[in-house]
Amino acid sequence: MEAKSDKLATLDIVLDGLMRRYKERVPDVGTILNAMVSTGMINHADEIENDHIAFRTMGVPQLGVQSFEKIFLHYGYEKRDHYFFEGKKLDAWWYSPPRESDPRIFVSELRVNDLSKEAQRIIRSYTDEVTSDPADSLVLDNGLEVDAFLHKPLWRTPTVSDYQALLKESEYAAWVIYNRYYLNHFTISVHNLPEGYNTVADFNTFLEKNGIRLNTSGGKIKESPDGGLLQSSTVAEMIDAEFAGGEKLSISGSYVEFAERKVLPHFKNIPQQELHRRHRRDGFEAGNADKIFESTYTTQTGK
Ligand code: OOG
Ligand code: NI
Repeated sequence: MEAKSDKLATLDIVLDGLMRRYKERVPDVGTILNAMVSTGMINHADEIENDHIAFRTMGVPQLGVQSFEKIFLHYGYEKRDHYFFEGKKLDAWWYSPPRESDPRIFVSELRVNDLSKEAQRIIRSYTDEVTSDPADSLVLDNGLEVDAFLHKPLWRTPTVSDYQALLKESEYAAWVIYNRYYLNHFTISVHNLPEGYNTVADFNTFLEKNGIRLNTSGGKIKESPDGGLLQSSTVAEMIDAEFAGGEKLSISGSYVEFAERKVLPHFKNIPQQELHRRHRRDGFEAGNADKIFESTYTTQTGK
């Protein structure tokens, strides 16, 4: 029992570190949380249910999902479904958390071998600096060490020309070469919010009233074919990135997502106050995800 609670305490340190830096990088987070408090939707930002968090990785042998997942599997996350995004050349998996109060995790990986020879050469010139799987030498029970790892450069600072060359072929590749394991987004669960805000449609209206720009790829609301999972997301905020040699460029950072999970048909008669996560549509949806990835793409950020 003790070993288990130690792991969960470490997980708390890691999750807190991710959220703290993410809030600093993405001012929309504070804008949204403050607006939720001032409309009386919640009393305090801590009350928000974090549906899931997401990370992006480079699919090379010593990195990628096989390396990244070791961290969260150690804390009790379980690997679930796989998703494939042919056009974007990505694979992804989701992980269910050890506690109902923890976020799910969505981790994607660029299929580097599917890119052009030139893009592969650029990517490997960076990732080859990592000669062995860094997760293998991490002390996973040391939360502060893992927190530092998730926010430290894995490879040298990219050049603007490499970044721009990657951007032409894979916006995802360009994002990862600069942003690495920074939290890509966290996700506000809307279904337990008060009436008037507890659907993605209503929440989007609230967001737009507060000046938040939404991803319009495939429409502002992405809905799974079974109707159980509805999602929307902001357009990523731009960051003033410093590249090799001190060159500066404004590039896509991270964004915020919103999710509404409907009660499964089987549990329709359970009273509202007795509903738990297990009674609602779980997992992800490839068709929704495909469009949500574009929250950091120039087709959205440049609108
Ligand atoms: C992830 C996009 C997919 C979801 O919830 O389906 C996603 C990303 O942009 O890295 O977040
Ligand atoms: Ni997401």
